[in-house]
Amino acid sequence: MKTNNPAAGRTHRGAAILGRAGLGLSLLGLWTSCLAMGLKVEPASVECGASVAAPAMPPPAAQNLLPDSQAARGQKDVLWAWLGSPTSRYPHTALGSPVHAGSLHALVSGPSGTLREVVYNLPFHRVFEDRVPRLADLDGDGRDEIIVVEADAIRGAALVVLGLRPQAPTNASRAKPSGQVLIELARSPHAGAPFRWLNPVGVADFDGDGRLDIATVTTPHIGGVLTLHHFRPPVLEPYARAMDVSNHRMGALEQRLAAIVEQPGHRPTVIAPDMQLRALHALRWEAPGQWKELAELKPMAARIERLTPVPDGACARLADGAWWRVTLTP
Ligand SMILES: [Ca+2]
Ligand SMILES: [Ca+2]
Repeated sequence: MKTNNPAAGRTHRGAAILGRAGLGLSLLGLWTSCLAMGLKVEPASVECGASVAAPAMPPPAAQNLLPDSQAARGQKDVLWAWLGSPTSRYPHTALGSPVHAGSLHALVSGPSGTLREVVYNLPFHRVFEDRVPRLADLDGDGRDEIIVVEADAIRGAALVVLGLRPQAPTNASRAKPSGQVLIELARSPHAGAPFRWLNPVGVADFDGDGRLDIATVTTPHIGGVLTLHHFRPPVLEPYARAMDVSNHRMGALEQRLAAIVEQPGHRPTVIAPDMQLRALHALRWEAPGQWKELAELKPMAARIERLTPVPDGACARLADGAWWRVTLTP
C-alpha cells in the first residue's frame, strides 16, 4: 500500500520506497511489528445474525426511478431522495448497466404541509453514475446533504454533495412563498477521464477535527485509491489517500464493499478489500497525518462480494456463498 498526505505536504516514509504498483504487500510486512490491533475473522450465519431491513419502498412520486436503484428516506428536510430520468447517454457498465440517472429528486414538505417534489436535472454531458443517494447532515445545521456520484463525459466521475436551499424570489413569484430548490454545495475532483469511476465508502470524522468527512475509493477496478475528503463548500477537498484498496467489482450492482468502524477513544477505521477483493485492510488516519494499517492484510477464503458494518467490524459475504464476521480487536 502506498500512502501520502497532500494536505500536510509530505509523504509517509513508506510511500518513498514504493515507486511502482505491486509492492503494497511488502510494505504491509514492514509494518507488522508495529501493529497493535488485529482483524479477527470467524465463520458466521447469514448476515452475521443481524436483522437487515428491506430496502425502503420508494414513494409513489418516484415514478421515474432509475431501474435497480434505491430511494433514500430522510428524517430532516429531505423526506425522500431518489435518482430518476433513466438514460443511456453515458454507456459505462461499471454498475452492470449502461443506463444511468439524468436527474435527482427530493420529496419535501411544502409551506402548507403538503408534499412537494424538487427536481435537479443534469446537463446532457453528465449523469448520476450511482444506485442510491446517501443522506447525511455533513455540517450539522439540521439539514441533510445528499451525496451522490456524478459522471462527466470528458472528465469521468466526481463525488457531489447537494442540498435544499430557499429559492431566490423572481418577479413572478415575489408575492408567493418561494419554496426550495436543490443546488450543488460541493464536489470532489473528477477521476480524470471518461469511464473512470469512484465508489463512496461513507461518512465519519476521520481526522478528528469535529467535522464530518467523506471517504471514497477512486477507480476501484484499475488501481483503487481510498481517499478522505473534507467538506468545504464549494469543494470536497481530498486530504489523505491510500492505494491497493477496492470497494467494487466491475459490472456488479453491489456498491457496499467497505465498512467504517467507530470505537470509543479512536478515530474511525476503514475496513475494505484489497484490489483483488481477496483480503481485507484495516486503515486509520492517525495524528498528525499518516495512515496506520491496524492489522496485517487478512486473506479471505473467496472473493469478497459484500461488506456491511456491524458493531466493532463488518459482515462479509463471499463469492462461495459463505458469511464471515470480521471484528477489529484491541
Ligand atoms: Ca447540513
Ligand atoms: Ca473531519
